[in-house]
Amino acid sequence: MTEKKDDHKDEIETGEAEPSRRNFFKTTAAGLAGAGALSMGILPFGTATDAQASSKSGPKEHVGPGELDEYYGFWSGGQSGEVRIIGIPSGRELKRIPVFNWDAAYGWGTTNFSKSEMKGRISGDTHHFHLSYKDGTYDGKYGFVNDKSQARLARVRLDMLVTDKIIDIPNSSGTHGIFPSRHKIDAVYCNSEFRIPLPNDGRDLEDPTKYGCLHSCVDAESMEVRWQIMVDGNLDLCATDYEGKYSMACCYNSEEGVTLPEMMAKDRDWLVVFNLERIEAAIKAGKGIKIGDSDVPVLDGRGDSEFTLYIPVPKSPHGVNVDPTGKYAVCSGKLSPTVSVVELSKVDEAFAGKIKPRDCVIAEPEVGLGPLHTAFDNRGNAYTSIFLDSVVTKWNIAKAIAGENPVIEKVDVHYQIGHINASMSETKDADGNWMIALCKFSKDRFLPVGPFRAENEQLFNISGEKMKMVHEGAAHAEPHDALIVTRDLIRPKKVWPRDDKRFEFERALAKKHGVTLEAAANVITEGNHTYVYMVSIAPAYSLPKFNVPLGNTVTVIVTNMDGVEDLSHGFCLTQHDINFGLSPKETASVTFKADKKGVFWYYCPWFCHALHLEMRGRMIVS
Ligand code: CUK
Ligand code: CUA
Repeated sequence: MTEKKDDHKDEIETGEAEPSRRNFFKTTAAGLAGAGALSMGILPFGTATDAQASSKSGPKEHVGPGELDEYYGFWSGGQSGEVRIIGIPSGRELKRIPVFNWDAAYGWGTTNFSKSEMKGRISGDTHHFHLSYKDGTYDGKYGFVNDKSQARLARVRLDMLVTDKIIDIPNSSGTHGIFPSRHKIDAVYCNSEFRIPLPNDGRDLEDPTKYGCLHSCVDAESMEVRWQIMVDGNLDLCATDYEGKYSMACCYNSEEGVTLPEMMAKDRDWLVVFNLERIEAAIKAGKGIKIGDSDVPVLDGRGDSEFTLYIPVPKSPHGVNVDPTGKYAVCSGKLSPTVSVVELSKVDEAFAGKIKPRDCVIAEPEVGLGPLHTAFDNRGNAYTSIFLDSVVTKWNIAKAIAGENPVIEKVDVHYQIGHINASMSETKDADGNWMIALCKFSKDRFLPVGPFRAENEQLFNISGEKMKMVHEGAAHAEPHDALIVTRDLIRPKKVWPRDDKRFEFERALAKKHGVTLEAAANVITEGNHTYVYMVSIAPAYSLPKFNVPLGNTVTVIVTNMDGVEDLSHGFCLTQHDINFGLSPKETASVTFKADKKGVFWYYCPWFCHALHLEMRGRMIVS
């Protein structure tokens, strides 16, 4: 680890050679009255002390003031609709990335860019966040996250750690498990969990035997849905192999029931494995059909289809996780105390008809009541979250295959754990340092805060013989799933490149009006639409005032021309429900109706300067 200690200290290339924000304050603000108070809230930006970082007894557990974490944690935020970035092992919440949710700090859901992605919707349910891969490990380019509530998939850019694309998955309800290809940036596979009429246009309303579920393939670069395939049962969690041959999904409700007793009737459901080569070939050959309004080709993967392999596993399986060697997929029983170990090389034989699907299961150890998800270390061990027992079970894969009792240790978690993950667990570079337990109930662990209680996340050092809890933290609803990623793989920029594609809309508009975004102070009225261009440079906007005729549509385009790291401004227009942030060298715009006569101040909502409070102007509507 020592050689990595400086990886975030050096300046990351931004095309700028400007001073850090601290130096900015020292040099430009020092002369201002009261400037000393500005140092509040600005923490020293140090690096981890190397002596601790490379201790032989495992990873460094304590991160002191001014020290940096060794890992980025990426948390899906559940019903909050967001993604969070947590420093590991400190547990510091570093940022919330709004994805499907409206957010005032960054103006997500207010700016024209975010509105065009959100399309009028302001809620979501993010369960699974995964990063893009190259050769079995993270490449630092994208993150992908599902919205279970409105059947969407979103992409986060890791260079800026912002949402850049949201798409709807057609003919789907409850988009739940997702997983990207692990061999290269290629596809993201998405499971729909709820069976619906296909198409869901009013037909087959009361005939659940005609409902269906789809597994969808989304192109990771274009974010277009390439194909879909219909399956038996309900799809739940998703995984891919390391070679690009298979995607797979746990599949419960093989009964295809709509009530709870109907869905739980059978002792076995399936792990369904998708043969990507055969599917792609059939799509290429034009064998897909269209459903409803969607142009996406759909194949039939039900029954004895050549595209799918239904491997029987007990009972209502939930999580499916592929181990870091790429050899095994582990399915959790949920309603069975077992996990099923599927040997992926046998899947080839089963697709070839040489063995029965069930013969792919090579071990089925008992791990506890209500197994949900499994993480891995780099020593051949698996860690399964056990919901009903409120424990994590550590077990050895080789022992399970050999038919021995594989359980090494069980550790209590508080309480009712859902997801579990370990550092780099879903890559070939699993390092066996950290494990996070994301608990659904905190009960007595924290001060009560009303009937809705805090959620609880617990961090364990798993590098030694025993799992050791080192941190427990209350979390806002709901820390759903998490990734723990070594920090050298994530290299966010500190300043926007001015030619970024995110500003395409504003740039095209400015070009049409003959305006330079970077030096703008223009008000242009075309009929009943007024365009207002300005820049922000601490502590002022380039326009202290603009006039608008009552009833006009107004587009305000602001460019933050401060290129100093961490020097954000924003634009908050009083009485108009408009507020967004502007990070260094960012452009954003908002469009609204000037439907009230009067004087309306706009001001900068991000503390930027000794004269931050003075950073404002007037919109005059007459
Ligand atoms: S699912 Cu919730 S505990 Cu949505 Cu990842 Cu397993
Ligand atoms: Cu600009 Cu505060």
